[in-house]
Amino acid sequence: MEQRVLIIGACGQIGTELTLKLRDKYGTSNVVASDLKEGTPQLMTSGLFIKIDATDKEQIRNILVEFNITQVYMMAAMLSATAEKMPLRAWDLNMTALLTILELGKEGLYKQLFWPSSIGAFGPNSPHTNTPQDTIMAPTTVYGISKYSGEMWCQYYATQYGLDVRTVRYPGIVSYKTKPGGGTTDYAVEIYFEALKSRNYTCFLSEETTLPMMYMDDAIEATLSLMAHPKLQAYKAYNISGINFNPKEIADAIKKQIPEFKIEYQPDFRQAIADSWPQSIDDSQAKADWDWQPQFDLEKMTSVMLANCKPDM
Ligand code: AKB
Repeated sequence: MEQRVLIIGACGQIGTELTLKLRDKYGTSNVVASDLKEGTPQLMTSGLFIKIDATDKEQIRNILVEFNITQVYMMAAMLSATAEKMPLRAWDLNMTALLTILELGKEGLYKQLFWPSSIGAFGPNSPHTNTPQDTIMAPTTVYGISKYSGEMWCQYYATQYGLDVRTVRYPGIVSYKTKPGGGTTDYAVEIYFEALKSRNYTCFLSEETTLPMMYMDDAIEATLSLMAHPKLQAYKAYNISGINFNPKEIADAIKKQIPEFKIEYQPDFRQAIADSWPQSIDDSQAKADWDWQPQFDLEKMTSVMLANCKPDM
């Protein structure tokens, strides 16, 4: 089927690479990128961009109708660390953006929606290692509460209105084209830029804080293959797992290529967020339902990051 795609939140860390990949896949004229702020030069010059507010229902409705959109990726959200600083704004943005696009889907204005959840949807009482697909959630961060509630809203629209909504629980995503902003896992991107720039990094998490992470290419592949999968039995926010590591392990991987690299640890408020999240998650259900398989390990990701990060970005 020919798709006409709208990405809302196209200029963020994941949105940028998703947009570029979707333009390759479906053709530039079939992909509309949108965000509140402009993105990287590559994103802005490689296709159509419309400035929008992810909570403005009428503006989004007009775009869906004008471009005859079939598929929407709702990527606009406030991440975990920023959300703890402005809880009500985070709740408002994260939930209004989702409910706006769900309502427009209920009206039949597009056919398929991707909405990302996160490992942040788990909480301190979830099993910490190999966290199952279906288990106790009870997130304790504002971001996590919005992600877990979002999963339940997606399920509601899927079962009550037959909307085709698809979701993965992203781990921390590592990439070099666009830096993440406001997340707890951002250290795993900053560390590469700083290793190249100053050979030094002060980490805001302690050295033994293991979290589930993933290289961007695997995250994009997971997203596109889930969206392309013909039929899923029921809505599910799928666990997807890539590489589990802590700051010491990533620093050691960098030292293999930059022996003079030094890391210090000064945990701040983000430590408590990280401590409430899993250290590894079980993605056997995703693997069984839609043949998902990650390609990057820590060594391969480190080589790609050190070869491509532009230290002045
Ligand atoms: C964050 O750190 O807030 C995000 C996430 C894990 O969802 N990267």
